[in-house]
Amino acid sequence: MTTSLATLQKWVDEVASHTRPNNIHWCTGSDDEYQQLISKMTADGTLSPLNQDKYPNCYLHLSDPTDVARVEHLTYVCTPNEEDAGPNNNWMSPVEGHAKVDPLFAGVMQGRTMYVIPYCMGPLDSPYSRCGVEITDSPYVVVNMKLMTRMGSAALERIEREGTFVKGQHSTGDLDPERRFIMHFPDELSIKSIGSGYGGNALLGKKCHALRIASQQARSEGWLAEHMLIMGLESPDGETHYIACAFPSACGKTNLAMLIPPHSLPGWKIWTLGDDIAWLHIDTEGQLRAINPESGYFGVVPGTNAKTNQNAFDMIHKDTIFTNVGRTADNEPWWEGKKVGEPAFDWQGRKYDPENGPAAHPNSRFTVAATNNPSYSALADAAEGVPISAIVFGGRRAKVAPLVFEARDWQHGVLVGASVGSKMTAAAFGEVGKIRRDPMAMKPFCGYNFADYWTHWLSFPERTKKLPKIFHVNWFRQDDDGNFLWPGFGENLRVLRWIVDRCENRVGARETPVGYLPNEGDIDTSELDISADTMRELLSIDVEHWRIENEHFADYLDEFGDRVPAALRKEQQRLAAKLAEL
Ligand code: SAT
Ligand code: MN
Repeated sequence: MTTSLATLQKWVDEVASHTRPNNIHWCTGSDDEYQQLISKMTADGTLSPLNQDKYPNCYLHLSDPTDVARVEHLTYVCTPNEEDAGPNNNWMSPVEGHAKVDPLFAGVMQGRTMYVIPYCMGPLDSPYSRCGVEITDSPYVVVNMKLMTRMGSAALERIEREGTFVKGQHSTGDLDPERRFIMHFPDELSIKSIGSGYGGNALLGKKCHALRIASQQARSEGWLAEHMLIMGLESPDGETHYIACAFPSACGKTNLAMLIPPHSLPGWKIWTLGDDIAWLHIDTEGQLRAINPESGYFGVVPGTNAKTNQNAFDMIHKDTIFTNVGRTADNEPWWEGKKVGEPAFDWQGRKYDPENGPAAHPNSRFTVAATNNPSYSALADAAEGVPISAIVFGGRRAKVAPLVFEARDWQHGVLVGASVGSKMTAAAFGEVGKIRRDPMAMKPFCGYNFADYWTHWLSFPERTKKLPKIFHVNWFRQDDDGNFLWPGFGENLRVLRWIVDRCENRVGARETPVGYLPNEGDIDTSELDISADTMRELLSIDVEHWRIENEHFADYLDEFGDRVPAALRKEQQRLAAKLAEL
């Protein structure tokens, strides 16, 4: 199969003549193709079949030990003007960017097959979807893209019809971290990634296209590309509200998106639309609607068990690719927090020895199609997406942020989103545990200057009067001994109920300098082992902490200089003034 689209054919030919693959395979996306690639990779050791009785159609990939997470320090946004990339991105000029990576691609596919993957981010028939083509020499990338996106012939048809697509050029190269780069050229709608096979670096439809490139496109076209899960909450009377929640990587988006209601809240049902990325558009009625550009999950494995996330636990018992987990003696995948079985081998294939650290890498992942999820919502495939009632921000904070609060209005909500901070996790190479600013959970993913991004967010009240309410949650508040105060997981539904009730004006709230907080007793704690004192602590504001936090945020804004929108500064100063009154 080749293509009728001349620009696509020309680009594929150019990449082939530069990278010199032995052959070229245009992916159709068929199940047969998937199975053939799986067989090829099990034959050459890229994948090992797991216990097929207990884990049918599940495979294990062990990556190079140096290639286990996103590499933010090697990720660049290449715009003609450095200012346009902003202090939130590493920058190179497009000329320099190409000059840096092109030599690394020269001849790199010799002896390998070059796969051409046409893909569509979002439902194939949605006007909100956008397409791309990834060229890669990694069959592991192809099978992951098959699980994560709508890829193959149908996507190619749309690309040929539209004539436009994001160009993604990827090679695992020699996996040398010194020769690893993830380059974005937003003006050219192109991505060049070399030297890594890891998800966020190599599955170019995901962070590179659906966030870094798309956030730029969204800005110029009047929509938002966000690092958000999308879920539906169906009440016992059959009323469903959809919410979009932004949390940094490895802060529980996948768990929240497929939450199982506790027994004490009978009749509730949760529907999963997406666990990582949301594209938000205003429809002709002025309603904000969300689609999930992806069609699968690339989730953190450790900690997944029948108690924390029964849906995820069930869905990864079949048709799943595991990356960097350990194995039991009878060849089942094993990870810390699985609660059943014992590790026999670790994620580097060694005999398990606690001296070597955990059996599963803390950022080990599962890749699985969204339709495997028991709480999958068929509306994830709806061209028009779902209406969004609330936007929720959050991070991992031991102190400062209360369990939940509501922003006063949209402008204040932008301040709340922009001041998200979180403990760093193993999802990215860096100092795990260190608090870093992660505005809208987009620090690693906003493909342009954050100051311009906040200006874009602040423009939404001019576009529609029907914007959703904005909230902030923190499931990770700790007492002075480091114990979590809130039980989390399924019990988070109690907080989401309050959010929905606020959206419907069914419950009051108390006004504080930081926003609206629940009145005592309004978060249902029935059948929970939690004292009124703990609830009070969870819903308290530590004024001194907030003052310091707000001062740090002002310093952070200074890094963006004059480009910071005046309305955001004003919100920050307004908060400072209110805190000073106390
Ligand atoms: O970057 S990935 O998409 O691989 C995972 C994450 O950090 O969210
Ligand atoms: Mn993510």
